[in-house]
Amino acid sequence: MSKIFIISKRQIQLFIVVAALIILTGVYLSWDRSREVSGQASEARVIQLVTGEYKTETADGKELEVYRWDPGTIIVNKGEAIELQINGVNGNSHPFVVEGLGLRGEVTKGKTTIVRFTAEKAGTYPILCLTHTDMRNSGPMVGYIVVQ
Ligand SMILES: [Cu+2]
Repeated sequence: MSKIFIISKRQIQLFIVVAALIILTGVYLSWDRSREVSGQASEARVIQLVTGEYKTETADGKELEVYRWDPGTIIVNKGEAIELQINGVNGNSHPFVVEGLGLRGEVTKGKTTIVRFTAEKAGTYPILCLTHTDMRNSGPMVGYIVVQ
């Protein structure tokens, strides 16, 4: 005994509509995912820094102390959105400026200072602590933002 299937024109149309809906749903979902990924890519790149300290004692008992940004040099791309998260570890207070980028702020012990910027011009921009400026003032506490 054999079975004969009769497929009507209407069933073929229904099948095409269902197949098209499945394909469109798949395309939409993958497009939606790729949009999320590119959304993440356009957010600022986070770079973490800490305030560090070198401390030692000379042979005659004199204490030497120098504060530093760590890492001392960060490299970013021109036009790239950057978020610096500077964590205060050593030293109570570090008021700072970044010459050429118009940035200023203060990093205090146990807190995170957030600085956002997008550099439009290539160059090297010093991060200067206004308290620890040179060896006599427990510095130089200077770091560099290199924009390439
Ligand atoms: Cu400082």
